[in-house]
Amino acid sequence: MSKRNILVLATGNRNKYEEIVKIMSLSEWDVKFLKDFPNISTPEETGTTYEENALIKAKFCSELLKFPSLSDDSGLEVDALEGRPGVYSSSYGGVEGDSERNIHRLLKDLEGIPWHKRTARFICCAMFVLPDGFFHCEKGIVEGHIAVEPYGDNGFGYDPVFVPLGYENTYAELLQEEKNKISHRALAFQKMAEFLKEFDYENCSIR
Ligand code: ITT
Repeated sequence: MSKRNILVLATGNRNKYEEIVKIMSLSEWDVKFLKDFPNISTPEETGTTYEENALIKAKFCSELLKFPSLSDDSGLEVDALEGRPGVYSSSYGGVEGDSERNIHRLLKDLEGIPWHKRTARFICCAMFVLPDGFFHCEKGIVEGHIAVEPYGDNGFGYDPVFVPLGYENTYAELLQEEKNKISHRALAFQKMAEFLKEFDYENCSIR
């Protein structure tokens, strides 16, 4: 396999990695997980938007490893909380990446708020970056509601409390394949897969 066929997913989150690989079915790429490279972690996310943070992660990775890179920055925006936790979703409960705490705080903040006011959306920004600095972004948004308590064991993060619009179940109650068809990540990375199909790696342009 030649060097340019390697694509590194610039995420430290294995759940995201597994979802993205399944969504994209990247047959012509040798997809690597950042954790396959020893001693490399994701950089600090100092941006204030999903796009900025996604670019920071993918750029860091492609510059360092000299491979094309993909990243995902995502978050949950709750209307009753004026859009919080948003880009700070992974540390909302006070401890980075602690989903139980994040959910606990979210449900506490929404205590007493009726269903029709528990509207929220999951947003995903998918970013593709080449070592020369070229980048391309695709976005996916799924509207929904925040459940009153957690339901389901599948998925990760806020999945047990997010009910996508048109469904009666949380993301965590859906089968993995179902979530990977309709999620914010699915929408963003399906579009990215289409983009990459048309991408001319040799000349770095759309065919
Ligand atoms: P990387 O930055 O290493 O990719 P991360 O988990 O820190 O991994 P983000 O900075 O994008 O990712 O944080 C997004 C957070 O939003 C994530 O930690 C989850 O808590 C939540 N989240 C994103 N997508 C989700 C999904 O599909 N289901 C549930 N929660 C999700």
